[in-house]
Amino acid sequence: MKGINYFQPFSVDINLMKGIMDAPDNRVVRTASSMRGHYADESALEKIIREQGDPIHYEVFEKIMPQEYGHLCFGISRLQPGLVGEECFMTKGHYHSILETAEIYLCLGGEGYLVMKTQNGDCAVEYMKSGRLVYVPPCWAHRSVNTGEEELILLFIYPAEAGHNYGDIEKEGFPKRIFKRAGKVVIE
Ligand code: PAN
Ligand code: ZN
Repeated sequence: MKGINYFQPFSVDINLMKGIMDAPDNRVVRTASSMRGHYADESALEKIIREQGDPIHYEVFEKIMPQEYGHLCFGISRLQPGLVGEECFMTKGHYHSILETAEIYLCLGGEGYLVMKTQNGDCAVEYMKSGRLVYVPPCWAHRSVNTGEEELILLFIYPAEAGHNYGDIEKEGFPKRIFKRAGKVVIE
């Protein structure tokens, strides 16, 4: 159609086993020190940073898309297995800046949970394992948690205009945390 500025179709290759996207436009690396303020046991996190040289906690591989209505953002997150004290490794979590935007997560490898929260305090927890898809409805903050022994690899897709709001959930916190005690997953 005349007058439309057509965006060029493209493809990306994803190594599903390793959770790596070929030629991403952006690779976000979150190390343990970037997780200060998120775990219940702060001194256990400091010990990891001190003794393990601030190891990688999780990475996000993404294509940079125009941040406008109609486009989709997508990428891969790869969350390491491990514990901070008894609490399972997790991502920071966020609301979308445009709150009324949803997201789809498809688990490609590993196992864990998606923890979600609304501004009125409702909390939901969905189990993830390879082949399982979780729908995050509009207005729910979301965080992924690795409860397995392997890397948790997730494909995510969300509206490109959504944006990320980390500040509000950082102040509020998620109502539920996920621990591993004597090898058992405990959600409380
Ligand atoms: C994901 C997340 C990714 C990393 O792409 O951004 O899993 O988690 P944090 O952003 O909470 O550090 C997503 O939900 N995008 O909207
Ligand atoms: Zn999101």
